[in-house]
Amino acid sequence: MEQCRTTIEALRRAVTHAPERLFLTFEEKSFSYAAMAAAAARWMAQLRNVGVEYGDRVALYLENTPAFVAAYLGIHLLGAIVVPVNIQYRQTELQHILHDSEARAIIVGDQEHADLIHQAKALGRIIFASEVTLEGGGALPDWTTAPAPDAIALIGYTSGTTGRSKGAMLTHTNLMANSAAVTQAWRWTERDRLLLTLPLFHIHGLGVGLNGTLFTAGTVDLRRSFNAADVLDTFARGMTTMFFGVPTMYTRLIAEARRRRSEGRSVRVDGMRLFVSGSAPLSPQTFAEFEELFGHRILERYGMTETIMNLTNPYDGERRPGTVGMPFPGQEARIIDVRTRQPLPDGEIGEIQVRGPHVFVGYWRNPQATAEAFDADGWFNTGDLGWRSSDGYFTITGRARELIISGGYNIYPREVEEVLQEHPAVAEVAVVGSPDAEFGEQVVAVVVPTTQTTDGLEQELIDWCRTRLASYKKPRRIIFATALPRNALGKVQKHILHHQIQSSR
Ligand code: MLC
Ligand code: AMP
Repeated sequence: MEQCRTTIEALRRAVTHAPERLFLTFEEKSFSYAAMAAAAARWMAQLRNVGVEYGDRVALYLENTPAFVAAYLGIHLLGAIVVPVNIQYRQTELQHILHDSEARAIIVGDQEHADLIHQAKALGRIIFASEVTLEGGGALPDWTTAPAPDAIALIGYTSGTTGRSKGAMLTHTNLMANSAAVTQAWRWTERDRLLLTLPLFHIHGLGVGLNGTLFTAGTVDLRRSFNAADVLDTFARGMTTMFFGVPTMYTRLIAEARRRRSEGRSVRVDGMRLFVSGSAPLSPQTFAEFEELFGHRILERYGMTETIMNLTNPYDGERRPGTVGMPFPGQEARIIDVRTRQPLPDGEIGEIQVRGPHVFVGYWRNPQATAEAFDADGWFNTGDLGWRSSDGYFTITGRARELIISGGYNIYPREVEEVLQEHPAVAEVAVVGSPDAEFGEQVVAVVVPTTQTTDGLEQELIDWCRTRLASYKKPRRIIFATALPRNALGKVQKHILHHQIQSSR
């Protein structure tokens, strides 16, 4: 099989070898590779009509639908750059991402989302997904505008330590090198049918799920969102071979399977050959419960927006719970001392660094952040802490940066703090993560109020966040305090807050 260096080469390969093979199913619709390529060609024409050119950024503010896939490929056919935007993002995130990326066009699904884009005062042209028909076949692309392998394919905005997210630039080579590694490691072929309930606007759904399907010319059964009962019903039909999810999805599948068993109903996963978990730590307990109920050992892997997939438990060897395995083929990973930046021996905890063709080329218009992210030998500092066993398995133990991961979504405390700080009743605020059975971690804000009474203030502050940020970033709890614990330099001592929160439960 010839190597593909761009998503468009992968699409072209699939269309040339197997035009009628099933690429995507969604609700009542299905698309062959040829049909999707024709739809992508129409998207390309539409984008060109509104003035989008090679190298321009096009934001995709769309939920999971076939239009997302057609537009994604249409943007690439034109050699333009995809900027996926979480549809839960509100004013604060939208304003930053759309202005920072200077998106030339923004593709939306409905009027409500168009209104949010207007409110964010974005300069790009709004295009409704319904403006381009996906049906009816039609002419295939002429491939003449296809991007170069080293062209930027995607800018993935990732939560920033400063409170403003940074755009990680991934080239087509990055995407396809990672897809080659992932598909090889997981024995993914054109015979696979992936059930994809993850959102396409993040790297897990897009970089692993969609690109892997395209790379193998396999089939993806795309869903608008995750629903445990639907997923189990789908497994029972026996057509699906793979499922990728975040740990919260697995705990919900376990709960749903138990409910069914207790009602005397069967839980069947006959056609399934692989369950993958990532984006957040999978607890050994979830791993064991899933194995007991479903008879499968979940394969846990570790990735990031900047690098797509880094480490994976083996397909054939031991899938060791609590670990994220070893580097994918063609990639490297190591542990370094956080202070001296020198490699550490096995068994010692330090920062995880990775290197290889999958690693992004830098942050969009942010040379300083790019310089800080890499060392002189080209190793990327992941900001995650962990250790390596003598037989090569990596375990993640924590994070060098402040980050809350809730249900696989990343939340930077600083971003929530900045929004809360703007409320007139907030004198001081610190946001931390607290353990949560369903989402892994939950957002908790400790607030020093300006007012004497705090009646009704907790809900008011939660609603304040909900209208300005993605709803999953809002605090689940607000604790009022008379002061924040600070060190001699005036920095908030978050470890003390963690203890206080635990004891206040
Ligand atoms: C939804 N809600 C959450 C939440 N998801 N709150 C905290 N954490 C979450 N993860 C809240 C909503 O804000 C809303 O609140 C309410 O729950 C209902 O929303 P919903 O959309 O109906 O929720 P649900 O469908 O239950 O979503 C749960 C989920 C979802 C687990 C299916 O969170 C999800 O799809 N997570 C996957 C995220 C992902 O793809 N991450 C990968 C990033 S890439 P209200 O109050 O408004 O009603 C990456 C790299 C790598 O990390 O390695 O993969
Ligand atoms: P994002 O910035 O959204 O791409 O999220 C990447 C972060 O998710 C990583 O830096 C890790 O902190 C975390 N992550 C991804 N996979 C895992 C995993 N299997 N276990 C623990 N953390 C993970």
